[in-house]
Amino acid sequence: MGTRKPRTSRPEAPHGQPGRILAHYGQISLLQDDDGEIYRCSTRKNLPRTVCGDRVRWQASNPREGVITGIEERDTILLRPDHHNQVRPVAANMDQIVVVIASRPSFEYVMLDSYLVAAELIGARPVIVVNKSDLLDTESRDKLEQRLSVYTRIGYPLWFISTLTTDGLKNLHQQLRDHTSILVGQSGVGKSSLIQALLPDLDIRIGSLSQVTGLGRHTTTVAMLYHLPDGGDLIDSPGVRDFSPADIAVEELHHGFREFRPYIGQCRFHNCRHTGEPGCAIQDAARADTISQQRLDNYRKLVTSMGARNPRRK
Ligand SMILES: Nc1nc2c(ncn2[C@@H]2O[C@H](COP(=O)(O)OP(=O)(O)OP(=O)(O)O)[C@@H](O)[C@H]2O)c(=O)[nH]1
Ligand SMILES: [Mg+2]
Ligand SMILES: [Zn+2]
Repeated sequence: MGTRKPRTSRPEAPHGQPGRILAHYGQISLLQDDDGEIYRCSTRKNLPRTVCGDRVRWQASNPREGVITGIEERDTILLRPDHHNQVRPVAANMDQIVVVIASRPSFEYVMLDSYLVAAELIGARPVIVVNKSDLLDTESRDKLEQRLSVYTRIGYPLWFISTLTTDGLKNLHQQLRDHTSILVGQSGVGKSSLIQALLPDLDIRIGSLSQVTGLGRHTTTVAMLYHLPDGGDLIDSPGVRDFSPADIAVEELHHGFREFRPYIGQCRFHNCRHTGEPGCAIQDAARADTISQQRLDNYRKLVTSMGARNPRRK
């Protein structure tokens, strides 16, 4: 007990052996090697901090402990501004961003759009999940489906699910298979419950919905990567009260609204921000109902909030 056989079958590369970061806490990273073993690792001083989902090189030091010696280039990284308006990485290397919303707590469409923009601009596929469908009667479900149809029309996968009744889980599971996906969204919408439902062996602490505020208790504190039983990874992330895309220039924002793209460059002014300028092709498209006025309004809200904010990198 407590001893590890020296690795003879797989000699270490000059910069160490490959590993995956499952979670990052303060100075410590939880790392998994190719055999599925988990190690507590520190990171060499000259390196940036690791983030959940990172592919790294590392060297074992003590049993169950090691040192990260290199971080491989990230395919994607999701950033968000923290409370001090500094840019923080949430997770890396996911190819799908699953925005979880629920009938309770109620959600803001502008926040949903913010996540979709972030996904579009980092090159991950956005997926929308409406959890707690068990709380919706037929009429309110119809209403919500109607309101969300703008997203299916522009090609976003949308799933109604209930982690409680398992309704809709099979379809979602199919969507997640063989991808690395991250669950994002407000606190209390049921992200951790969804992980639990898809990986029933896991024991994750699930917060109880506060009757008083209608908001979920803040349970998840760091992003954590899980392996799906039939292929693919799923990252749970801490809930937020608010999300705005970080590290994005206002001039870039319109590219994050995928249905705007055919009109970009068609406005009278080459630097049109689509915020009421004359001859705006996007405004015209909204008037003609080819794009949704609500999405354009949310785009404008984001332009305004970005003007008021200038996050610094941490
Ligand atoms: N009615 C109903 N309640 C649900 C469902 N899924 C989750 N809940 C409840 O919603 C509350 C919040 O669930 P969590 O899974 O902790 O939510 P979370 O999104 O992980 O929250 P944070 O970790 O704070 O971001 C818990 O009380 C769950 O029991 C569902 O499908 N139906
Ligand atoms: Mg959680
Ligand atoms: Zn314009």
